[in-house]
Amino acid sequence: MLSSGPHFMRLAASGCLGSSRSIATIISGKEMSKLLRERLKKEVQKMTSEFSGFKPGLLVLQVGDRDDSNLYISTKLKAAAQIGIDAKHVRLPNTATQHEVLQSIMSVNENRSIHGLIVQLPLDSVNAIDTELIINAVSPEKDVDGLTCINAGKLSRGELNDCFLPCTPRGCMELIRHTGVTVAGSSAVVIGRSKIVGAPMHDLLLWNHATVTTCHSKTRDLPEQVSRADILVVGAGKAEMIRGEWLKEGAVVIDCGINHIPDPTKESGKRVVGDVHYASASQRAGFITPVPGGVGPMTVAMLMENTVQSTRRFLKHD
Ligand code: NAP
Ligand code: L37
Repeated sequence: MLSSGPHFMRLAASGCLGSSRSIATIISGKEMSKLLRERLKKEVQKMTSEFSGFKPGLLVLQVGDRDDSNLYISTKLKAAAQIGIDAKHVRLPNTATQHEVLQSIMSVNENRSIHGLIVQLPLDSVNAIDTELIINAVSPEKDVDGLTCINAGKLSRGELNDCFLPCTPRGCMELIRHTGVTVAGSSAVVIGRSKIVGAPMHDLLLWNHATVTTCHSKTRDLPEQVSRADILVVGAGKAEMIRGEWLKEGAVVIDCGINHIPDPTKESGKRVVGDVHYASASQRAGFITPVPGGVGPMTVAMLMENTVQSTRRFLKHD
């Protein structure tokens, strides 16, 4: 675990001094991810000098041209370059057929200099493409997003040391560990059950021995479920949906949401908020992640971690 440092900040108590309410400690994913990337850089430097010029290889496959995907991919490529990972970006046009996407994946699967392959989701295509089929075409040994049925199945059965963990939940777990709060025996609530965030987060908390409740759009009384959580992870895609008043006092609140809302005071006319109403939640939570600067940067760092992990395995078996 990382020792407490600049990535822990007490929220400024201006206007709240003397209040009996707790003020959350901010967990900075931005700072934590910086430390992780520095550690990975050192490890990659060692690999490169030991195996004369060898570099871990990552390929990001994109279909189409979504603005959000473009932004996330450029962040991933920058992080990789800084660490010494040889990252390539392949963008297929939105007219690409399912067959063409599958062919690209097959050729990367066979390319020995690429240790990690991710297909940036969602696919942006004019054709009917089966996302599940595409994801499962990725070789499980190179599936650094941890989204193939093989890796997801292993995670759901608790085989945590024999699979790739999806980047966002893995990042959330690191953030939770960093608080020092004990996961085993705790009551954890996950909002959302998607394959990329909610479902693997549930599994990861469960196999770290929390008692887990997963909520979704049909959950009847969300405030009631949220109020039971010692640890709350939210990935619903609904701006500021979780209100501070719902929280158990002192809870760990991890906000995966990335939502753009109108803000006339900003030059762009909009700003990014999470799925948690930060102002009210930070009055009750014990620990909270900000948006931006929380889970997002950890997702990127975990992709780098998974790529280095994959490279280590390939070197071992070569
Ligand atoms: P998704 O595929 O749309 O899934 C959303 C989940 O939330 C679904 O399971 C849905 O339930 C549930 N949900 C929606 N409205 C709800 C409500 N009112 N009450 C309770 N549950 C509700 O989204 P996703 O891909 O998991 O992403 C979720 C959020 O995380 C988005 O804001 C996304 O941008 C963000 N994200 C962030 C990162 C990062 O690195 N920070 C990475 C990935 C995603 P049903 O299953 O019943 O439909
Ligand atoms: N690995 N991640 C992987 N595979 C995918 O298929 N879709 C997807 C995925 N998601 C993803 O890349 N998400 C993501 C989300 C946010 C950031 C990075 C990746 C990020 O860097 N967020 C910043 C900036 C947010 C903003 O201004 O929009 C943050 O601080 O949260």
